[in-house]
Amino acid sequence: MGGEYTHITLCSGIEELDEQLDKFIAKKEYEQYQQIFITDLCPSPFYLDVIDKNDDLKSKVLLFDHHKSAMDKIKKEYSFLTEVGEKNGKMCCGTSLFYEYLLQNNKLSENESIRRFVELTRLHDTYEWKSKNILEAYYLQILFQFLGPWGYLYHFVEKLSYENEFQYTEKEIEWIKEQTEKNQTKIEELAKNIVVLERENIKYGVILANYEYRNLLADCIQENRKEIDALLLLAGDENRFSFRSINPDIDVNQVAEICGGGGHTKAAGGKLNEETLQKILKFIK
Ligand SMILES: [Mn+2]
Repeated sequence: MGGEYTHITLCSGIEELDEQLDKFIAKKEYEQYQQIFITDLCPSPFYLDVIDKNDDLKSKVLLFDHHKSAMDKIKKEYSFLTEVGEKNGKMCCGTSLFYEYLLQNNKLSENESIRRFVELTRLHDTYEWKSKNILEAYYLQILFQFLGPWGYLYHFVEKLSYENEFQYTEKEIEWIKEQTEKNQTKIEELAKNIVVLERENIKYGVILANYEYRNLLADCIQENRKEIDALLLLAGDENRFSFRSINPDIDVNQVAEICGGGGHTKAAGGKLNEETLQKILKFIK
């Protein structure tokens, strides 16, 4: 991106982003970069202030995010922060906001394949694909599962660099089929162990499962267990918890915040640690 080299790092949530930022700032690592982009996640207000008070950092950092829980916590404006949930009646995601920035600042040239990939990512991230049944967007999730975070990143960087039009290749379709079959078997098995707990007239389907199954389990419950209003998944593999609203009237962002997390109204969660586990157990008791 114009610099001598590009360094990429991945974060699974706000806590991890804060931790990485803490080290990055303490060791003054930012001095060796010309620009620093953070997308689809927003640090906690404490670190926003740290960036704001450091002129070098402030001139280099640009943040693009769309999470409701993050927006609710931000009490003032920051010059380096773009926090938008919706633009012209269209829901945004970290990727779409960052893409717009890159186009507007001539850091990326218009390209049909990238444009489509960004739109599919937006449709997936905002869950808009579900109501419109755009499976092409859903397949991104399946490929992410199949390839893992870094594999996904490298695969799509390469794919988008040579494809003029976004289209799934035969190889990708094979991967999607393989992963879908694997998921089906796993979800059927997991769904047998759902515990239903009621709190304030809302029925929560509680389940212990790996983090990657959160959306698939929500879909499965929606189809087969109409009595359940929301899913609470406790994932020991990534030490995270996840809420998904099954009944569209349930705002899981609120509940996730009670449990020490946050996110969107239909999908929210957080880190699973002693503190949040205590809160979750108290909440579902
Ligand atoms: Mn997102």
